[in-house]
Amino acid sequence: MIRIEVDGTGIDVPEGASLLAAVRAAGIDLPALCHDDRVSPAGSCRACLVRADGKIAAACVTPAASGARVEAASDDLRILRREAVEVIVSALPSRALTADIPSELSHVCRSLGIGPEVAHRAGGRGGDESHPYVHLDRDLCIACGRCVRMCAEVQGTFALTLVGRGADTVVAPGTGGPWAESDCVACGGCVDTCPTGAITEPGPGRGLTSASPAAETRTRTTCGYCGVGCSLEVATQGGEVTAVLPARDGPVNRGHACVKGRFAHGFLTSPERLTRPLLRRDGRLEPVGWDEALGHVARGLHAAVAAGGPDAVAAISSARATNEENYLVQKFMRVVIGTNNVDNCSRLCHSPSAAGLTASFGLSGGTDSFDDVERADCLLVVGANPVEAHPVVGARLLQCVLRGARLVVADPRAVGLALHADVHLRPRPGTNVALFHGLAHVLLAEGLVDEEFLRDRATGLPELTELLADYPPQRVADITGVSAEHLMDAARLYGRAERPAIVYGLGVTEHLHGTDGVRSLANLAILRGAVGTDRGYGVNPLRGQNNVQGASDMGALPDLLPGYGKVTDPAARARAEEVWGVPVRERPGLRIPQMFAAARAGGLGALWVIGEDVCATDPDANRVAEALETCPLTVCSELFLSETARRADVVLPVASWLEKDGTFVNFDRRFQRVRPAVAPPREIRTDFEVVHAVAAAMGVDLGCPTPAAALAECGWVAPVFGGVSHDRLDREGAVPWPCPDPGLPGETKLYRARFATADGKAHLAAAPYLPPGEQPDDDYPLVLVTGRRWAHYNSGSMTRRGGNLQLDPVDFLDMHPDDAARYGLRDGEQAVVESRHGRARLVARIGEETVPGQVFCSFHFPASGVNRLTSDHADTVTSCPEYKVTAVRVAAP
Ligand SMILES: Nc1nc2c(c(=O)[nH]1)N[C@H]1C(S)=C(S)[C@@H](COP(=O)(O)OP(=O)(O)OC[C@H]3O[C@@H](n4cnc5c(=O)[nH]c(N)nc54)[C@H](O)[C@@H]3O)O[C@H]1N2
Ligand SMILES: Nc1nc2c(c(=O)[nH]1)N[C@H]1C(S)=C(S)[C@@H](COP(=O)(O)OP(=O)(O)OC[C@H]3O[C@@H](n4cnc5c(=O)[nH]c(N)nc54)[C@H](O)[C@@H]3O)O[C@H]1N2
Ligand SMILES: [Mo]
Repeated sequence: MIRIEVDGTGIDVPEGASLLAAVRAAGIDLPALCHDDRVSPAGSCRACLVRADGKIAAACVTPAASGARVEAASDDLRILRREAVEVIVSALPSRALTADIPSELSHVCRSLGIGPEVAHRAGGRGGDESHPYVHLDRDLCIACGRCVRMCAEVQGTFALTLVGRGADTVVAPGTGGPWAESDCVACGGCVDTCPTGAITEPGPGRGLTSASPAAETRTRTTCGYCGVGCSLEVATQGGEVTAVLPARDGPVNRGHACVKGRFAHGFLTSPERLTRPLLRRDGRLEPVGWDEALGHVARGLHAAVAAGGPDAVAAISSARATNEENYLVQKFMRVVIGTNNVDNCSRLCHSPSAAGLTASFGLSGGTDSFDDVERADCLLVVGANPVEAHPVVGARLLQCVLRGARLVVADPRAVGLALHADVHLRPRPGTNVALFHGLAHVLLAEGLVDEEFLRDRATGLPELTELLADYPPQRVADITGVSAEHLMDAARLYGRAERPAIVYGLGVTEHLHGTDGVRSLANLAILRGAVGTDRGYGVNPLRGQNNVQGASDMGALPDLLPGYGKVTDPAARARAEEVWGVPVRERPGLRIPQMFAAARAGGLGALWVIGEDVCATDPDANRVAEALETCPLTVCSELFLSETARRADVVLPVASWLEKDGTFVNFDRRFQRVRPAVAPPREIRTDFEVVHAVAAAMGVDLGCPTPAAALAECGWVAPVFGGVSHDRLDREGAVPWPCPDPGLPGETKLYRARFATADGKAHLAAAPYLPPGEQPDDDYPLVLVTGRRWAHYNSGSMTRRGGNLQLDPVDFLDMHPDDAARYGLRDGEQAVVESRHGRARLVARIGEETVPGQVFCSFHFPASGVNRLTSDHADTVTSCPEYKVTAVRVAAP
């Protein structure tokens, strides 16, 4: 800290702080129209003039020097500032100050005594209303460039620029045409920073920003889309959401957001929202009251248990729902039904991460916090497309690279980050294990390993060394298609870095040998001693759903209790039994695919699907539908009549993340609060209430009546969460686990002292490369990879009901021009895709993001039928589906 004097008062500020920050820290409301703390200072508007050691200076661009004497409040300075702002305002039409936009400019003018009469430009420069979420009013633009800097320095999209000269300078998309056709990814950064209302969100949230004074109610919560865990401020009026704003002090997002969290809340009031329970009668779903629906479910569950025993009932819990809801679902299954048949969509996603990381290091989460990952000097991003799937993290990674970190991307496709990579490895889908062994081979061969770490803190080196002899670069090139030269370049970048970090996604896990992939990737960090030390930032899965980490942490898994105690471990069972007062079954329950198999075989009497559209998002969807149709009772808790709800016998309408109370755990293991910003429509209940109500209808009181009580109870079963509570989170914001003690902080970085394995060591794995489950042949000559697009979320049930649909209207099939020519497909036209399992209809998009022989599509529109194509091949260890490799053929319809 350094000390300076502001208007005679001493004030301490951090080294490197600007005078603006210092003056504001002294409690003085100094205007700064071209400044936003989130971006670099510009010093162009002159609204923040102060006197520093006798000289007039723009406070935003002047660093605070130790001992400086700053004058800010004197009348002459006020006059200088007013004149500067008057010059700016005189180039605007009067509505800049009279329109009811709560802009920063109106606030500054009020504080400086500038009235609307100063603004006398005629206007008429027009606007751009082509985009669903971002509207531009050119007359109100003061060319401060804040939006341009947000887009470049925070989001990294570089979509905006300033055009024109002098007083006619205005912001415009760099591509020249309408906003909707620009590179804008609707993160909302420009909307949030614009000080004048030139760039606004249309509708009731017009002009609201994270800095504008809140006339309406604001509720702080955590985003319910992906696992990044952005802190959001939800503005509401009259019980409706008017805008969702990024929280400036959000620990992960730091005042940033993405097109989903920021704008995709239209689903809340969609006319298609379920508003009443539905019950199937004579083949048709009909609205009924809650008592009737709950009575039917309770009788059906009793009947299933009576006929087939407790293991004839299964539940899929929701990674979209809160920790407390997931805790309650697994407790219901274990206590009321008496089975371990409970699972969550982690099965389809990062179950190989949980298994692989536990085997390598001892715990199932990522090894380091994202704040640390950002300090890496070399990033290895593998099978992840964070620019689209975790945009706020993608933006932070990109800024890291723009600041000089080296980047290796391993992805068959030219994903966003690959364009900035030092080396882009493009392995054939399904060949990761060989690729990682190739990298490890080079690390060993070139002595780029940490021998001391390997000696003291790791096991398995002899076995791995022997295996790696079979993976010289040339052989790896033959298997993966990655040249030996690229492989060596990548290994040297990772091997020579001082603080490397690995970040990875589903391109590693959703494979026949996904767990081997995770373990072979973890080998690299172990070889480098870059985990559990200060010499790197470990291995970090970009977990998918908002609360997939939490759903698993809470024990919504067939083999694991809350906190990852094994159901087969008597000590873990005893702890749960003591809290719950009933015996816990020792036998692990069914995994999701086993539930469907059991249902098809007639072995399941009831299946309760909570917040997962299994008929759209699970693989080999025709067979999933068959399972649901065979099962005597299927219950579905949903917001919408999803593909799954459509086939259920009872549909229970539930609340969404914006309507409920609880917590989520994000991808770097932070517990954060979820708070209701609005009440759900009248008859809708939360998943928490519904689980309690079903238990009550079966004559059981589940205890823990509130979400806060449920989390507290979970802490008794699972001591690793014992230090986390709603009260504490309300006080502190975010708390990472492990956190056994309410008086101590949680652990952001794991394994400093020892690994959590039985012997305290990191375990190298020596798994040989084995080919993927599907191979192309003459009938099915192409490899289909499926994954995500930026504007939609999984089944699309929420993002298809609002403006995002305008941004991305269909599931596209990306293909290389050579393949398009070979199979007679044209850009923008229908394509029929067939696999050995089913058929889908997509729209062809021809480009060079994919290489010849590979095609890529998303699965955000159930109607396109993408998961009828995918197979039931699954990770041999965890049953995670092989979504990333399907042999297909394509043709014009
Ligand atoms: N916009 C948006 N964001 C989302 C979601 C969404 O649906 N939409 N879903 C959320 C969820 S649930 C999840 S799990 C995450 C997923 O986030 P990601 O894991 O980033 O998502 P994907 O696009 O499925 O797959 C990542 C990449 O793996 C690559 N890949 C495929 N096969 C291989 C391979 O064999 N080797 C390598 N090295 N790479 C391969 C693909 O080309 C793809 O670019 O995103 C979350 N965020
Ligand atoms: N082809 C292909 N398929 C895939 C993947 C892939 O890469 N390729 N990825 C897989 C992955 S990683 C995942 S995670 C799955 C995701 O698949 P799903 O979990 O099925 O997808 P979502 O659309 O996120 O959510 C499911 C449903 O939950 C509902 N919902 C939202 N919030 C709540 C809530 O609070 N309570 C309840 N009860 N319901 C709620 C939504 O309306 C939606 O219908 O998809 C998998 N499917
Ligand atoms: Mo996921």
